[in-house]
Amino acid sequence: MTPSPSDRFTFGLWTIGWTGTDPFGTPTRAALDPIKGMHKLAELGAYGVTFHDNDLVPFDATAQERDIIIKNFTDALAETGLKAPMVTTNLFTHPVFKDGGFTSNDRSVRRFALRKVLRNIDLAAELGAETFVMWGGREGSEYDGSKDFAAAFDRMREGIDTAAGYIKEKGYGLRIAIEPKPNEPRGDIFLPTIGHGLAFIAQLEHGDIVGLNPETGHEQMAGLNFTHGIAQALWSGKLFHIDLNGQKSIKFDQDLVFGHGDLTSAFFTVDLLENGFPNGGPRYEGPRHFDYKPSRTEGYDGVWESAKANMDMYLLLKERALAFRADPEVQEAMQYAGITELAAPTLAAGESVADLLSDTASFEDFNADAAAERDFGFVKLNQLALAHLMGAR
Ligand code: GLT
Ligand code: MN
Ligand code: MN
Repeated sequence: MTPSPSDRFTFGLWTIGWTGTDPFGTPTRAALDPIKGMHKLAELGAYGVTFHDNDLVPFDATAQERDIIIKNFTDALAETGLKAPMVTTNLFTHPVFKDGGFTSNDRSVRRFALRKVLRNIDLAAELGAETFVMWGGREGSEYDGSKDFAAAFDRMREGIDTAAGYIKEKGYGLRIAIEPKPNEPRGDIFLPTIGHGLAFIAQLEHGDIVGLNPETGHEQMAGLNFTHGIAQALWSGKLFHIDLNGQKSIKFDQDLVFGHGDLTSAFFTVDLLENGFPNGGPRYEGPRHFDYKPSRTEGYDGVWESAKANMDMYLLLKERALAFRADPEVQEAMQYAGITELAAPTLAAGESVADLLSDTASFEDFNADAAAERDFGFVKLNQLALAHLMGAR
């Protein structure tokens, strides 16, 4: 499995650059020079890098320092051939954001956060990024009594609409992607799941350029099915970007290598991304972005091994998913299961409610007991999927 830029694999600079700090321990690895990291990723066959403003430019850098750092980064993009298709803003590390950025109870913090985001949108556009991610990790609370929730949603809407309006006004080719997460670092985070995100976007003035950046582990932290979630985002035209990683059940955000958590779920995620819906429909065409943390037990060899492992897992699963769909026995099992039948509209073309009401075959003469005799063979179909996943077919 040799990854190449045409696979469109991307990595956050904060992923390979994570030094292993956690709430219980100090770093286990020395800091990584982002430029060195970029060269290594290019060597491994990645397509691009993504970053927070402060992954590159320190929070307190002067304007002059910022210009130099950005120039060096742009030069490294040119040298390595890497793209920067997604940019995001750090509104969570500095203590000023302890109660959030867009939804802090402190208005001066909200104004600062908005300025930080607008400045970063200019940079994203300058670098030719397509997606601007907004992960509101500090937007939330520990105590339900500490916030006026309606006001918080108003402020969240104000922040995102202001950013989206700015993108339009400037004519930038950017779209915003909100990243849901249920908790951590806040006790409870606003817009905790894909579903909450979709409902929120429907309330925006500039919702046409706002979609989602779902992360595998974040939905799984909430006990939800990631593939179902991204399917609904895709169906809604809102899967703008994706964070692939691994998570083992409902617990802290593990950010494991993609496929190193729930492997069966990862198989069906790749099946959806690579093969699309069985009866056709919208496809995800964006980068395959890994947002993981190389375990803090590893040195830099292990960091690069784990970066490679993400791409390997994806390519292995892609190969398995293609074989699954191409298998005639699978196609037969899918047919038997009624998967094609589900694509047929329940009402016939041009059929009215009145027509349905007068169709006695649909109700008065419908034999529910006879229809209940049908089985669907879902277990057989799933067994075929798992046999393909295990390389047994
Ligand atoms: C942070 C978080 C990720 C988000 C990043 C974007 S930052 O590491 O855990 O899930 O994607 O801000
Ligand atoms: Mn995560
Ligand atoms: Mn993420």
